[in-house]
Amino acid sequence: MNDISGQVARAAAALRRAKRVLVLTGAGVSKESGIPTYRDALTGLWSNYSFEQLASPEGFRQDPAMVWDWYAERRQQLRAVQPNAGHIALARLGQLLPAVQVVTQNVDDLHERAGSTGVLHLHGSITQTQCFFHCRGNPTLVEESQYADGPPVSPPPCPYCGRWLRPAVVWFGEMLPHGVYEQAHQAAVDCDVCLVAGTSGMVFPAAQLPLTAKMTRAFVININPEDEEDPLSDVHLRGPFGQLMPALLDALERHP
Ligand code: BV8
Repeated sequence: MNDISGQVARAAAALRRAKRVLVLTGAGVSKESGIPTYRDALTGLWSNYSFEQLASPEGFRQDPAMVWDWYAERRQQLRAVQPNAGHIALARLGQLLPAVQVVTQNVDDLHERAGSTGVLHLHGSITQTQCFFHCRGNPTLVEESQYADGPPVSPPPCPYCGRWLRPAVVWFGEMLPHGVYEQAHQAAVDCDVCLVAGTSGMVFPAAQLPLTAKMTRAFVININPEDEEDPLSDVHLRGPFGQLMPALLDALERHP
């Protein structure tokens, strides 16, 4: 059995025994759908900016039109792509095993469009829009129909207070949505297997979750093509999510 299939078999055996599974995903799982990862993303118009500059309240205040347009372009990109085989296999895993909690750092909706349910979005969603000033409570969510026919300005005015709208994502320096991290943390404490996929683990508190799972004796599986040392993982499947997640599911289904 070559190494990768041996590793897939070990990971499948751990999943088979698991009562509770936590899955933490990052931008790498959407790459094969055509969505660039954050490390690749800043190309074109935005290549002169750092991600942290753009994805922050300060960056928005400094140039609201530019930040709004960056998100509008990403939203357009998302509408043009589909979930990949990895998203679909992960959704199938959620049907196959008793308790799979998907927690994502991604602001796209590809897990949901692939069929995953109950997904926890640590950093919000690019598909939603809110008032920058929370004029009707935090968050003041606004439907696209409420501003799409308004003046073609970036950012559009909030239909309630007339001030800036912004994407309903969590920016650097902002708190995560109330209760979401607490649920994700509890899932990390409770899980027997923590499957980490497509993340560089650079952003906190999201990156704390696999560490918490490890400290509470979970078996950690990492799906990521990067070669770096990976002392945290019990199995590191080095390759693309779109290939290895279906391989993992296939191994599980062949020997339930
Ligand atoms: C917080 C939404 C409490 C927006 C994102 C100073 C002041 C305040 C806070 C901090 C501070 N210093 C540090 C912090 C904490 C800060 C932080 O972690 N900073 C980092 C830069 C060190 N965190 C925060 O601010 C968080 N809030 O701490 O609140 C607080 C509040 C105030 C004051 C103090 C504390 C909020 C952070 C949320 C930021 N928003 N997204 C948007 O998307 O536009 S973060 C964004 O970047 C993503 O959501 C994700 O989290 C991160 C990118 O990481 P990845 O998803 O892993 O993507 P990346 O490109 O890095 O890596 C891709 C991986 O995929 C690679 O490993 C690659 O090898 C792999 N890959 C490639 N191809 C494939 C693949 N894998 C599988 N298959 C493939 N085919």
